[in-house]
Amino acid sequence: MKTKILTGLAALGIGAMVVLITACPSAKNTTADAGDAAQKVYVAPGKQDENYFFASGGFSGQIGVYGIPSGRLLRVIPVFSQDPEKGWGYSEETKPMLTTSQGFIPWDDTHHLQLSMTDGIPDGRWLFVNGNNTPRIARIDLTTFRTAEVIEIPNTAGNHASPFITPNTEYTVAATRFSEPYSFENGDVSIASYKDNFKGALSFIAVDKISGNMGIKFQILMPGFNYDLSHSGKGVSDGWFFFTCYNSEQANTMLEVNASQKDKDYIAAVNWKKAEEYLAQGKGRKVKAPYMHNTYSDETHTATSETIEDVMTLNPAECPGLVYFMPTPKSPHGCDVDPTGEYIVGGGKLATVIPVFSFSKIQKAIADKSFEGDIAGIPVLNYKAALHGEVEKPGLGPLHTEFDANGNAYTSFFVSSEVVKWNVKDLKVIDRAPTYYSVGHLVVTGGDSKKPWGKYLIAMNKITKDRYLPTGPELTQSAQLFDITGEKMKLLLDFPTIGEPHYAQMCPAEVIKPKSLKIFKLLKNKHPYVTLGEKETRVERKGKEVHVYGTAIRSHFKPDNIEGVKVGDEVYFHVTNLEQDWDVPHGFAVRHNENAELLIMPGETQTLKWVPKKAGMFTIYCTDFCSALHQEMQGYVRVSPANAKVELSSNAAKDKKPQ
Ligand code: K7E
Ligand code: CUA
Repeated sequence: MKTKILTGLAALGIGAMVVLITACPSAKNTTADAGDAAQKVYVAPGKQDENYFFASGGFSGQIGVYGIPSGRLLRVIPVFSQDPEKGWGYSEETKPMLTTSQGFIPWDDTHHLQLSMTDGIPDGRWLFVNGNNTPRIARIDLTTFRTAEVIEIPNTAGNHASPFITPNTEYTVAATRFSEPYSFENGDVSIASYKDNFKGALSFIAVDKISGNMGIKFQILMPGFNYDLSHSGKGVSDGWFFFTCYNSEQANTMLEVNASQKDKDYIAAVNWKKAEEYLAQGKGRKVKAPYMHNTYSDETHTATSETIEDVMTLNPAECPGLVYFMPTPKSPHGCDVDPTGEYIVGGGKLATVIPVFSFSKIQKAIADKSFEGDIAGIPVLNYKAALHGEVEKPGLGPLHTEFDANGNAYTSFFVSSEVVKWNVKDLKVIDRAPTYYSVGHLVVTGGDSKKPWGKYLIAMNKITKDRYLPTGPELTQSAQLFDITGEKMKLLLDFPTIGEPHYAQMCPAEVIKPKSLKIFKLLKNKHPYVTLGEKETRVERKGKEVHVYGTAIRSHFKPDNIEGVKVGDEVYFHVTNLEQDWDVPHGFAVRHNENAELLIMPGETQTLKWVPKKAGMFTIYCTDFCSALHQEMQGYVRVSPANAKVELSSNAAKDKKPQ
């Protein structure tokens, strides 16, 4: 690696500063003039950012929300992992959200995000995110910035090509990265029988237009390859979906060698409108595959889980015209569709070209039966017949592509560590910018939609090395913001991210901001244990269960003295936040509880479970600095031995007072 010295700031009279960067071999200086860059990302105190940037948290299992261009971290939305900060997965109300057919699973690995769309343009209603490890899709409600729904995906291992969505949010999809025995009842087969027994499933999950609720409509039974990424068709290709796959060698060990034998793997082109016709004709087959569906209600402030027993499957061999394979060079990864829907871009991890397919040529190849053969009844299109062309010598290891509104594409290159801008029609490279270092996904504002807003591009880099102050063996993952308004890309800013972002979504603030909720209306609170005012506060015993109907308001809890709890009791604190003001949550914590705190929003009720193990005096307090007298917001719970004669009492309005 070479070292370059930039002396941009000195010329501006800011001071004789020297900026050192370590550059990749192909790197050249694309950093905007430092003063210019600073101005472009400067959001003055009291001013707000122009864009929301949602980045998956990777192995943190969460989503990071940032303001752009400043790079300010605004919120971490807990999704698949427990989050003590917000009590997510710790409160009794949220635990069902992390429940699966295999029990409570409080972690996952999130890779891809998709904003809901209307007519191919992000509409700011919902944000979908995949869970890779325990195959799930979550839907975030963008009025509350909370996870509203989680659906498990059966017959799937490594839910990676997910949760990409169709232009009017008719469907979100899932696909299995690992093929596996496609049978809930008989999965106990030898690994050596891979080629006979292992299958892939592509899942289409319908999204309700009003509620956003998801339901698996059908799965397509595919050959036992590894399904990797996807994007929906749009515009001219609306009604189709494209999935990359690798390991068409069907190797089951040492994939780095054994799955890189063939020159080409495939993109599967799926006609989902045709799938609907086949379903209507009764071509679907129900198979047993129990999975869980969890929904959170903002009325009861509680999540519920239901088990669904089976899933409808379609077999492409019995459904002509449903799926076609397009040969795609060298272990394809990214699968991206341009704003018109005409061009489908495959990114080959080991490729030296970027293949660009043409939707109209695909249609012609199908009509002409220009096939190279078939796999399990799925026709393989002739590569050249479906191809618009290849971008020559773009870089090494193309991964992902996004688009602007002017007919340009931006592709990330992991191996050569750069973003390359090229023209979609003539396939000529226009510009390249180094990234620091080894970019994975990149995102443009609205860059996978029908009408990209453009302006900004963010590269999400896997390796940080020398970009930030050292923090021990691990450095934060880094995002890099580029200005893409000109012919040349200009690097404006580095900023750290939480977890390891893979894909992200970015859209103008106005799309989301006006819908953002400020409070939950207390009078609409339908929680079974709600306490609508201090006059209703009380403590009740039901055998070993103690239920505290409590309230929080600046700056006290009611009740704040409780006696008569005994060792071995299960105590449920149902705390209602009586505030009706924006940004006044109260926290609630119990000393020595093997649990997190609660963080209760205005108008909401949340429940903390506590099983005291020893007799003694236990303290409770508010964890969120809510007022000048926040530190006074505290109380005591007396715990007596299991056989003690102390009766349950409290200083709640309806109770007998403690002696
Ligand atoms: Cu390329 Cu999981 Cu989309 Cu990471 S994936 S980079
Ligand atoms: Cu309530 Cu601090």
